[in-house]
Formats: sequence, C-alpha cells, structure tokens
Amino acid sequence: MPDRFDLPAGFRWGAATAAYQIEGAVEEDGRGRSVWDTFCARPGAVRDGHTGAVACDHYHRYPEDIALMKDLGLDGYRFSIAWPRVLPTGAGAVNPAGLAFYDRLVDALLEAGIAPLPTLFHWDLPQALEDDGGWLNRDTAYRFAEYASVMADRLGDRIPTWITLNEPFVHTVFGYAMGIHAPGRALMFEALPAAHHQLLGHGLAASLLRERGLEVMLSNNLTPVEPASDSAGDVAAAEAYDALHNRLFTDPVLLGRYPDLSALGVPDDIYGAVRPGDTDLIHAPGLDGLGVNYYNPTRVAAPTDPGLPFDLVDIPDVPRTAFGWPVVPDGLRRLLAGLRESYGKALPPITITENGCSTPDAPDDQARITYLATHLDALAAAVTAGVDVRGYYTWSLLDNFEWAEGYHQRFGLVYVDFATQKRTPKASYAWYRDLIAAHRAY
Ligand code: IFM
Repeated sequence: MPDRFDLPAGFRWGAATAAYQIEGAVEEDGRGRSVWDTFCARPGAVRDGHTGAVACDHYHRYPEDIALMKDLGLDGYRFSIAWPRVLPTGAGAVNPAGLAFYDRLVDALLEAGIAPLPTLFHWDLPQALEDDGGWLNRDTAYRFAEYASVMADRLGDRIPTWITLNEPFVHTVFGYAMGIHAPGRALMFEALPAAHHQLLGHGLAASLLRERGLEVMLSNNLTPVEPASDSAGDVAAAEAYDALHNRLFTDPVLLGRYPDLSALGVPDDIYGAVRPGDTDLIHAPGLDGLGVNYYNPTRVAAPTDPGLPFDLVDIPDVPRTAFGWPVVPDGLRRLLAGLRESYGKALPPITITENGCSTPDAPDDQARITYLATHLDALAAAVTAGVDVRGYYTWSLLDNFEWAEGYHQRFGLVYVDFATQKRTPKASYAWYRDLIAAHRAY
C-alpha cells in the first residue's frame, strides 16, 4: 500500500462520527427523546432490537476517544450535535447540561490540537418536532435555524466552520419515503417535502451562521450514477435517479433552482412545499464548502415495475464490503470530476466528509486499508485533474451503531467491544496514523 498520496500541502486529515451512533446516555442530563429512540423501540425496526441507548458510551468516554484521535494525529474531527440534548423538545428552553457536554468536548479537542467540525443535524430529530410532522412540517426548518443560532452563540468563538445537514438524501428517502430509518414513514415520492424543508432549514441556518462570521458547509451522500446500458430507457432512468439522489440537493444550494423532477412524476413545487422565494433562501446565503460522503456508485436501468421510474441494479464483478456494498474507488474520481463539470465556478471547495467501509468483526481489517488506500488514490487523481478538495474525514473513528443494522456493521478504525466498551485500535488505525505522519513530514 502506498504510504503517501499526491495531495496538496495543508490537506486536512480527519475522522467522522455522529451523536446517536456513539454517544449513548440517551436519558442523562435532561436529554430529550429523539426519533431514533422511538424508532429503535418499534419491534423489528432495527436488527436484533439493537438501540443507541449506550452505543460507544462516548458521552462518558470522550476523553479516551480524544486520546485515540490525538495519537492518530488527526487535524480534524467531525462529530454531530444531538439537537434533543440541547433543546429537549426541539425548541424553546435550552438544556444547560446538554450545552455543557459539547463545551467540554470542544475544549478537549482544541486542547489536543484537533479542529472540531460539527454537524448540526445527523438524523436525530427531537421527537416533539416529529409529533408535529417532523421535516414534513415547514415549521421544523425555522426551529432548526433557531437551534443553529443557539449552538453558534455558544461554540462559535471556538469553531469557525459548521456543517448544517448530514445526508438529507438518505434521511428523506430511508426515513420518510421507505420507512427503513426513523421516523419510519413510507410515503414514496410524497416524502420529498421533507427534503425541501431540510434544505430550507439549511438556508435559514446558513444565513444566521454566516452573519456571525462562521463558515458553512452541507454534507450529502453523493453517488455517480451510471446507466446499465446505452439504451435510451436506461439512460433516461439514470438521469431521473441522478436528479433524485444528487441534484435535488445540490442544485438548489449551488444554483438556486431545483432540477426537473417531472420524470419522477413530482410537481415543480414539490407537492406545494416550495413557496415563492424559497430557492433564494436556500441559495443566497452561499456555501463555503461542499461535504461529499462517498461510498459507491449506483447503476440504474429502465423500470421493470411501473411503480418506479428506475430500477437499481447490481454492479457486477467488483469486490464487496461486509455490508455487501460494491467497492468502486474510481467512482469517487468520477463523482468529483462530474461535480466540477456540472457546477463549474458555482462549486465551492470540497471536503470528503465521509468515506469508509464495514469489515468483518475483527481488529485485523486489511480490507479497510485497501478500501481507504484505493479511494485516496482516486481522490488524488481528481485533485491532480484540478478538483479543489481540502480534506478527507474517514467514516468512522469507532465501530458504532449502524442505524437499522444495529451493531452488525463495523466501520471503525477502532474496534469497540460493545459488552465491555474496550477500544482496540485496528490495523487500519496504525496505517492511517502512519499515512498522516508521512504527509506531515513533507
Ligand atoms: O453510518 C452512516 C452515517 O451515519 C451516514 N453515512 C453513511 C454511514 C455508513 O452507512
């Protein structure tokens, strides 16, 4: 494996996590209930009935986790803030103990020389807001902006850059369209107002953050979409899927307009959710960086079932992760080149805010080293070809609660024994530490 990649000086090395996946302590210090607490309690929703109630117990063990990050040599740590820990019912009264936790975390990171990169929303909506319709309710966008100001007022003196949303595509489609994530709604395309309201929340929050002199990013799970063949049907299906997965989220933020969703049968105003002026509210604040979470490409064919405008088909003859996801490193290069081609000057600098894989249940994770090295190689090729990428945050620092899969998919550089909470750095941890050190030496 190479011990160095052709990446610019000052390139930032990081690792990422999210609150519900690692914190635990769901009933401590006044935290409110989130949609994930509710979803995990629903029989059959999460594999083997696992929940995030304890997760990696990071709420108590964060000093040990920061020591691991320091030993890795990370420049930055991407984590998320649990909205219901800070505002237990999503709005109104702030929970001082919740804010104090993030104060302690941020101070400890800075003390260790690690830049905190917070995400404001990584799917754990306060249940009280879900009871009022969640992201299907326009009001949630305004509550999100208020929450963003609370956090910026408290931590903005120490954190210059903020990510508003994580993967609004996955949250909308898995959570509201298919019902396989919280809040477990299965509305198919009628879920899309939830996408618009997240983007509106992003725009409102971005404006408040930027007014305070802070930088704003948005992270989405983006995928290069490839038609299964050159046939007109497959190409049209691939275009429809690309609009849904990628452009629905990136076009309004970068270009100030939604893509044409007519092939999906979705009206221009997204079932009445888009009001005059909304796309300006989303676009006008501007974006300082685009967070790209990349896992794999998507192959699309013309529909065989008239219910959907596309079929998602397997990518043959490629390795698979433990999750069964296809491993296609060059997809990352193609994705980045495609973003540059599609958005040109409207594309801000990119940070890879997630990339990684699940591997079998053991600390010797050679497959992760191969995955990371081949993806970094593809990333370096994109940078050499002129794409402005400023950093790479691997998913994830720790094995953690992998949503509907519970603790069955392990994405960490650090192995976590969930019975004892013992942390054991994996082979990939040592590899990543040496890689960071080698880049720093140049
Ligand atoms: O664990 C998730 C994370 O929360 C969001 N992006 C993808 C990861 C792996 O599925």
